[in-house]
Amino acid sequence: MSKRTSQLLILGTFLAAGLTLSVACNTPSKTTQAGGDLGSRTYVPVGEWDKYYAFLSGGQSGGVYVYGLPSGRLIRSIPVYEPRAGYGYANVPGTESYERLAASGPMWGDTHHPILSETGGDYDGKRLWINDKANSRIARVDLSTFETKAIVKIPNLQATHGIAVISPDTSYIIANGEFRAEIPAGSVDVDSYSSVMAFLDPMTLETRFEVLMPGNCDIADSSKDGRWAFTTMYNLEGAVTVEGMIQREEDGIGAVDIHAAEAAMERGEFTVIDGVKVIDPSATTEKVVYVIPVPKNPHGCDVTPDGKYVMGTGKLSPTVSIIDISKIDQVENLRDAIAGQPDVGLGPLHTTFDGRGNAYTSLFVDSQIVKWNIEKAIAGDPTYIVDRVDIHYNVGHTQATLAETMHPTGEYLLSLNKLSKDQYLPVGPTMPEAQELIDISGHKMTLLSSFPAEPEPHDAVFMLATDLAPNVIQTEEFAINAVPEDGSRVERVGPNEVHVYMTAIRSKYGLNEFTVKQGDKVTITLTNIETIRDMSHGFAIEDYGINMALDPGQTREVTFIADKPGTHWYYCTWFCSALHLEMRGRMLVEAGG
Ligand code: RUQ
Ligand code: CUA
Ligand code: CA
Repeated sequence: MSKRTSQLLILGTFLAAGLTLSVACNTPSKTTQAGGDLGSRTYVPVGEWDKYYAFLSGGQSGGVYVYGLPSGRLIRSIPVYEPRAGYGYANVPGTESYERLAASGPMWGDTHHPILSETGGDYDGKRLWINDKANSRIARVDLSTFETKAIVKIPNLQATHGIAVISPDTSYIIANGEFRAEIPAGSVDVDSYSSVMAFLDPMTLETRFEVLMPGNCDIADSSKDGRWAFTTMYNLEGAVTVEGMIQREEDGIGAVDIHAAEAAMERGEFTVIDGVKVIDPSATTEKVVYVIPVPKNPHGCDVTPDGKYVMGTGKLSPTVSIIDISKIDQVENLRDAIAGQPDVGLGPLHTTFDGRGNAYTSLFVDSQIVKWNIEKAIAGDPTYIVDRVDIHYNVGHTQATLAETMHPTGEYLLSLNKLSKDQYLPVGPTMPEAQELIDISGHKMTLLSSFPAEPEPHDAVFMLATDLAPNVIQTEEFAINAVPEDGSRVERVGPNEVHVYMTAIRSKYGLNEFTVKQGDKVTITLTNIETIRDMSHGFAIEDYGINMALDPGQTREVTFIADKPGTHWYYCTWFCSALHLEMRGRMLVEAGG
């Protein structure tokens, strides 16, 4: 057995066992950082804003968490695939957000990778997309309101995992189907299995085309010139069992030539499957897919800010493979596109950048972030490792500020740790995930602080507050169906159908009461006619399972059957004023119908 193979086997065991290695105890950790004045480096005085927005995915919580950095303050969460009564999001049948989510699939999701819209290779502060691995969906969030605006299920694809914006101008969103499955859907024939990379319209999320991929697709990124879409592949074996997926010593980084794929589309080299144009790369005139061989089951796929290299991060190999993007379509043997393959440590998962020529790789097994110099590693200079910092514990993703853009700020790095174990007050057998903030502005890294998160952030992206805060709207524009100040009324629109129009403003609804008959189909259109930021109102009806939340200026609608006779108070669910408790009225449902 070669040294490398035995190393890999040990690694495999480590990856499985790494989670159970450390002690669980109910005493504080011994890992406290040397104090100094670290506190002041993350302290944000009352009334001042953080320098960065941080968008963390929510895993099986189905949404996105928005934190401020460096403080680590949770500012809000954005519900995407899960109902959230607090924001009146998808929690009541008959409301727009509910109907949109329900039409796309189940009322929960598994979000891993938030990505941000770009113009000219930098964040433009307009939109965010987030995957749902469990139900093969993707969603778009509008950053002017921090609200989910579109959700679609992607055809022919199982387990939307890696997603990426095609730089520099968001020409597509790509979505990787991680699980190989039959195409078209509906059979159990393993021979018809394939993985898929889908190219989506960024706004409508409609699939413009798909490319069948050898092996499977995992994590995604793009080159900075719009030419290449990249993915890691850990199952070139095409296996359906763990044992099978680690058979070979090599897997790959897949590179899809977007221009060649578009040309194939124009030549009609596609098959329509489930309404989508699907390219089989073995049947195109021009080469569309390149697979660069890299060691065993790679995971992270990250393009350097200068667009020169794509890094495949080892997982079962202690290395990062540095691929020279300019060589992919130039070399005879794709191994010659690999510029370097430095050893970085055990269980490397993801790599991020500071824009000063350094890479930072998360080491799941070693529980470390390792900083290394890219050009030194390529040159074979043995001093390429710059620094290592211990994290707590078992880091998955790591992301440095603006590292996905062409202009990283190289200021902070977040270590998104899978386990916190002894780091926080015990709250039961399951502990929160630990996010650790590291200052990377100097030669050495400094671990600054740690904050817990609800289950369970996978990845994060950051935006400078100065790039986003000005784009956030203060109040909603009154919509076409907005109820004007004097427009509150009840209209019977059919023998069993009533439409109620109402306004809300501190501290009164436009109607103190309205009467319907038992069995009526009732539609309530409600407008919050406030014109200043943060004056939200809510609208809940007792025993009817209804709650809506309305931003200032916003109109929302709900339709339901008034099946329970009697008096049902409706009331405001946002504490809006001193008379908030009095902000209520009665729905009177006359028995019998
Ligand atoms: S994966 S720990 Cu879903 Cu982002 Cu790498
Ligand atoms: Cu309106 Cu409380
Ligand atoms: Ca493999």
